[in-house]
Amino acid sequence: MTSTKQWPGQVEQAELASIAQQIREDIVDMVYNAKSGHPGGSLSAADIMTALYFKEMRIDPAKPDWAERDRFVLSKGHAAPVQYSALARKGYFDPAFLPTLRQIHSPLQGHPHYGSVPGIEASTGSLGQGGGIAVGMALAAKLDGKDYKVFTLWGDGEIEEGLVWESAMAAAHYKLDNLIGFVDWNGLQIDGKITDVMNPEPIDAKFAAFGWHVETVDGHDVAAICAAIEKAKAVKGQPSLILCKTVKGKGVSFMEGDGGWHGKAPDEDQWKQAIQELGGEPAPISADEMKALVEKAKAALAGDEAHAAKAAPGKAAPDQTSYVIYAKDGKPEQGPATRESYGKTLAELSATHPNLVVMDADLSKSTMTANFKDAAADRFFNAGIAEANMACMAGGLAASGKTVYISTFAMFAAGRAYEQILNTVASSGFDVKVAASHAGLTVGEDGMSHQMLSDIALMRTIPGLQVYVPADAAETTAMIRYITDSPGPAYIRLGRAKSPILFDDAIDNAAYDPTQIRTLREGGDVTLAACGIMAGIALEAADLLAAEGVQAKVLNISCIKPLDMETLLAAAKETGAIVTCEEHSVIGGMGAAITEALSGTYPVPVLRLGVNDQFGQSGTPNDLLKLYGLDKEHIAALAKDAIALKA
Ligand SMILES: Cc1ncc(C[n+]2csc(CCOP(=O)(O)OP(=O)(O)O)c2C)c(N)n1
Repeated sequence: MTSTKQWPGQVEQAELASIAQQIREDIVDMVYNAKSGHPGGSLSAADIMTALYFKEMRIDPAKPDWAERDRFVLSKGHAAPVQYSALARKGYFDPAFLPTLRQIHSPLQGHPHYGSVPGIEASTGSLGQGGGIAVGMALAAKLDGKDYKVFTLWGDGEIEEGLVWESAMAAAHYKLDNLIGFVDWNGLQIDGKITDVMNPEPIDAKFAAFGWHVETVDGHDVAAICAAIEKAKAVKGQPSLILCKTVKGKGVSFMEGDGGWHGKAPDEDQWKQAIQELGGEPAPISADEMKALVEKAKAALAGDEAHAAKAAPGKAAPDQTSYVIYAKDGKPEQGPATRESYGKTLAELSATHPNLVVMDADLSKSTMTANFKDAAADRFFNAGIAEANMACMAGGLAASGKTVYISTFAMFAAGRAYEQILNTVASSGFDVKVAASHAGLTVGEDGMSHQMLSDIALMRTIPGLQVYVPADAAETTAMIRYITDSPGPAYIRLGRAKSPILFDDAIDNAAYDPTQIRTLREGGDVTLAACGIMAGIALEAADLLAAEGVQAKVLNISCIKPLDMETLLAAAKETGAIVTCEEHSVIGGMGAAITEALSGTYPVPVLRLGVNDQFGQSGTPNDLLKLYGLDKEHIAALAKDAIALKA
């Protein structure tokens, strides 16, 4: 480390330039030791970060979770070194840990990771997502009547992302005068000049046209940046953008204006020269010293329980008093669609859960979140037709303590916003529930473009994300109640079509735990494991089989992740053969999850009924189910095949 000087609080204007210089030294040192990273765009942002962290933000490094603090989201997450240095120099953690950037086991990941370092408010690195997160945080401040400000920093190449403009639109629409954005206007991205690659100019006029107050400043003049922030803080009724004219690589002669230094580490000679140019003394760190530093950093930062909990939230399951079968006997009757009871339940919960926020992407009458809007309009936010930004906004709201449901069709939730659910929501363990309706073939006439057949596969690969599929309206109600009170991210697959009535209202009680598999019918010859609308069809198939003397056990798999292994294994052992039934691709879905789980524990024949690697098409729900073979006859035939495969 070249210097361990610290500035604990706000400093005088005169000192700010030397702080920025120290931050630049840190950046070069970090990237040199890591042998990789992003010096160019970190150096260009050093003065902006200095103005924010050392003059303008209401923060206290001793209380990183202080409710009244201003928030900062580094949307251009590759500039992590500049944020780590600012945090360390401000006093959030020991600057001696900075050179551990990007080392294995170091909390200082290559891009900021929520919960791993005090003061990091959001995981970023996937460009375009910080704006939506900041919008969510600013909305939460308004909801809670708090006066904190939210700041975010975009790159000028980053603003080519459509998501940025979705968030810009949302910020203006919701009149977020507590949101101040910056663009690091250094003119370069990876492939060249921004004007050559994909010209986003005129940036100022574009933001102004989106309804923002815009100031343009010299991004290396800390006093000018501070003055622009002060002006922006006084703006009422609209968000502000401070467009900062900067030089990529600023402060290091051979990096300035050279796009080649976007993502490259200096060699030893270059490092020494750069540190000396910045007024420091190069101090090498040996491999042993680095190892020891990583251990220390890990212990010091992971020791912060609040932050460790943020990175890996626990799930508070209600007490499970007994194993209860709630299923109705006999042939299923048609009942409401699962989305209908979802909307009704949300509306009921609005009265008892003041922290609950619901979002939609222009489909509230179809997803039924309109019920919640009618009950609690102030806690309903429409993101517009901007699903990816909706997921980011939900992340920002959840980071500010809200429990958030987001709804749209499954195609646009799991499909369009997959990566935002992964990067912004799940990786931070945020309390965001993605309730995706209109899943599967039973969307019907809307056809292929709206028939999501791979959402279970996509969602169950995301670490920590629970994946639920209710079978009927009563189970949906119970499930939504349970999930609302269980912190952490979840995906809930809902349907458009009427669903069979399998459960009576008794399912909605304190003992209900959707992570447990429910046995709908006992039988010892074969297991039919079904989810969603297929559970009722599996019961009908069991009737067909019984008429031929085959006794089928029918399981309702309402939680695909985590799987209730105890019940699954018991069924595999008892019946020795399984047929899985789902309104989803056979690739990667519930059947695949069961096959994977049993292959390592108790392998038995598992035959999977679903859509066989095909696209959907238009038709009535019933015609489509028949066309793709999702019917009782096919289930019964597969059951006999599975029995024949028993060893
Ligand atoms: C969604 C996404 N696409 C691509 C990348 C890879 N990437 C990282 S930095 C970068 C260029 C960013 O340019 P700019 O926003 O101008 O940043 P700066 O020059 O200020 O560092 C790209 C394409 C990414 N991180 N996220």
